[in-house]
Amino acid sequence: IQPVLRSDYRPPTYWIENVELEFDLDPRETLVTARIAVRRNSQQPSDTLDLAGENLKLQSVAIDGKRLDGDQYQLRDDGMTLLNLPESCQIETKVLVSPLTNKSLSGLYQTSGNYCTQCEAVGFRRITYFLDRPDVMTTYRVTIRGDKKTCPVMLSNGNRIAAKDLDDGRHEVVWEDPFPKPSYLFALVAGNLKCHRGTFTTRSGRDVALEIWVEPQNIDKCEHALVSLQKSMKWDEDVFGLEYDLDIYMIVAVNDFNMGAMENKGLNVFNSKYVLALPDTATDEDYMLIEAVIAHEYFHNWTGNRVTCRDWFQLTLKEGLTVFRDQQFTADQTSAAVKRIDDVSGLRAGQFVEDSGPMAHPIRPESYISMDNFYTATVYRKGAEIIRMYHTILGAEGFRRGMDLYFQRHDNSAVTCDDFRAAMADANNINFDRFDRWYSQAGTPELTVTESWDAAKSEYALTMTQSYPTLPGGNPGTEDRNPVPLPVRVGLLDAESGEEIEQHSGVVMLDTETETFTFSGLSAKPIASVLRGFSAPVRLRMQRDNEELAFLMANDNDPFNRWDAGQTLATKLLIDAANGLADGRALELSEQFRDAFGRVLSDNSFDEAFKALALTLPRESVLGQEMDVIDPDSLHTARQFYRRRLAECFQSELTSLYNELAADGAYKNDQKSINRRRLKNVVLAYLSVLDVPACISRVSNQFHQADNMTDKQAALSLLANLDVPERDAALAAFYDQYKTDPLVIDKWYAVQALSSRPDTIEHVKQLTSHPDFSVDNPNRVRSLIGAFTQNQVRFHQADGAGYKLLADYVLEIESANPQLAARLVAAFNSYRRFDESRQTQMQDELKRIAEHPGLCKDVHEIVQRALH
Ligand code: BAL
Ligand code: ZN
Repeated sequence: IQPVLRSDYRPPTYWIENVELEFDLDPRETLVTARIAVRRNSQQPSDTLDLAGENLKLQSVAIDGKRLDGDQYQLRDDGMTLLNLPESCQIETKVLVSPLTNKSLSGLYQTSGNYCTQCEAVGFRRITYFLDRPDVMTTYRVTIRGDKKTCPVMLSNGNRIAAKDLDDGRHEVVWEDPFPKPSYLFALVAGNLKCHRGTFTTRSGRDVALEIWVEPQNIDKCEHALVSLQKSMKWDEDVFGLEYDLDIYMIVAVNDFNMGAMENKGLNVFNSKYVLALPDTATDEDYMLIEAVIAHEYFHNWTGNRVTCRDWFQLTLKEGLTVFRDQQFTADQTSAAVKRIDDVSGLRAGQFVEDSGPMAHPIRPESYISMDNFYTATVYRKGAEIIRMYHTILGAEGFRRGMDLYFQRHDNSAVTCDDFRAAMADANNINFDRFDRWYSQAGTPELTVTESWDAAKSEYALTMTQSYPTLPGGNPGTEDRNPVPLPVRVGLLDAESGEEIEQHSGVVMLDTETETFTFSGLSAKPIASVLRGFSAPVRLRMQRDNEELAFLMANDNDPFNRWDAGQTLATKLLIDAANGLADGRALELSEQFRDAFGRVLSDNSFDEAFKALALTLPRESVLGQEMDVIDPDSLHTARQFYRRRLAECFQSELTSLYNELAADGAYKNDQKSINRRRLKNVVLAYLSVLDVPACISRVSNQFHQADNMTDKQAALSLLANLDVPERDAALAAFYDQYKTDPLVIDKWYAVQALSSRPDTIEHVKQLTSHPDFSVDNPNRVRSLIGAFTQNQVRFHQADGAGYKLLADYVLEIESANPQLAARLVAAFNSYRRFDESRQTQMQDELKRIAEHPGLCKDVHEIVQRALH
């Protein structure tokens, strides 16, 4: 299979001036008629036109009304070539597609009996023959004909301009989208749906109809999504001056969806997980994610839709930027510090791992076999970090100037990451040439910082050096890497008082491999707080003794670094404890850590959400990254030991804090109450590891008495770890109560897959035969198999049973849903980081998958890179 290369980009030979689509909906044989008006691209003179097309049953092709014979065009598995075309003409094709049997969830498919489309990145070619590439933008007029009973609602992008009844129980609706768009933003939805309506008045006074379409039984679960949309629309006007441009904005929630959501122009299609919420069925985290995903898709209307990508290698142009925008939005709605910590935790747990393994790629990749494999943490999350660095360097105003210029220059066009970088530079008269390296180099830079103190000169100096770790060879973007521009936010603290030395706080730029930054006029050696707010996506290497870390935990003004100092200290101690286990050393709780933990626990100056984070030990997967060879068992043992010892030492403080927080009374969803629930559940988690009946009944009571899903799910996941009768009772009660709500049942699967119990794998196997388990529903597969792969200690069970289970599932689903299978198989990507026995077992499973006859190209690409 030949990869597509970034360097191969060529503009198309023809542009499309407009397109008319007609859909005659039928579950097995939907007839799609496309009339495409094309005009030759004067820059690429050729009379040949290649149209992409996959899984289409061609019925006819005509040029300017004249039907072509089979010898007048060439048909391939992946498209058709038209020869000897005039300068401009209309191409009409008729094809049949089968939505009912399309389990790939790409193109036109059925979900819960309704029709729905997913076209990004390359799904439109599964609907009709087309120039299915983002640089071809055109206007669409779409006619949908369907059965009135099964499809009373028929939606597409833009404005509904006509509707009429037809004979034979069918009806017809016509939609027109006035904005030119690439094919990946096309959408069609049809079926039996109900609408939750709202409005938004833009700052220029236009009324926009807001419509959230869901299956009838979910109509009471849409208000939070609607309010989130209204907040997003207001925020984008306030912060970026961006106003919505159509008179209607629709969101549809569907159950079977590979992604989280999709920003189709005027008609977003969402995974129902990111729309539906009631306190009884959705957790605080679900509420927050819904708000963030609604915002993300809405923000795409400008960063993605009005200005889109020239080619798919530029994906981060819209995704990195839009993730940054949604992060800023959430920070403004909640707490900037907590949001930053959550995002960096996610980056370290996911993107750092990706960036050090066989799938390491620059945020603007150089090649792909399946574009769907590059909707990655690197393109999204690291991409957002790169955008954040422009913001850090330019400040909010300079960044806004750059955005304004970007829209001024590129509205209604398809552009590149270089165009974005140029707009930021030109609007601010700054040279961002070197920033190009952030787009072309893979891997997480290491930033090593050493300090020196010259008492005679009263000077303190920080020497910063950047380097790239070696990565598995062969990946484009991992060779010849050069220093990148690094904005490093620094603060100095008085070592006695812990107070900030204001004149030395700020951002220093490390533009070269190494540089020393000197701070003068100090009366004594200060304590430095480096990389505040995680101002650049690097691994910070700075030798700190435990006292210094404990000092920063107690005094740093920067909440991110205050939290991070605690994480660094815990990481040091836990890795040491885990390594010690292998040498036969007994486990012991560090007194320093115990005291620092105690100070956080009794510090009432923190907000509760921050305190919850500060009391949480680093995840096992994050700890593993710091080990030379990941030892999942000793890491788990050491971390569990720490949790238990901390719970024993602070049992009475934890108990009274829990009691205080649990006395809050009936559920409320204001930010304070959300923060308090977050802390309460962290405290409960500590108490749950104490092997005393009172603690188990506390968890069980919370489970049975909770009036909201946050408390219920938190208690259930703690019980799921235990070997007590309360566990089975709770799991049974939960299933019984929510068995008709698939999103809640996903939680039931996930808590069991994430259990730390040694028999987890047996439960996971049993659950795959449970009548509610379905390989056709990506949420369900992710909640069981996907969650299990995140359970480091159980997935990496020494006998390799977890590996076999994953490989079996990948092979079971790969031909039906390649995208989902490729996501799952990526769990093997870190195999080189484990001991020899685990490495061999994972490698063997990868080979077994690689040898599978007819393996889909998505899985093939991941597996080949891993085995390389
Ligand atoms: N464009 C794919 C879904 C998203 O990132 O919004
Ligand atoms: Zn996006």
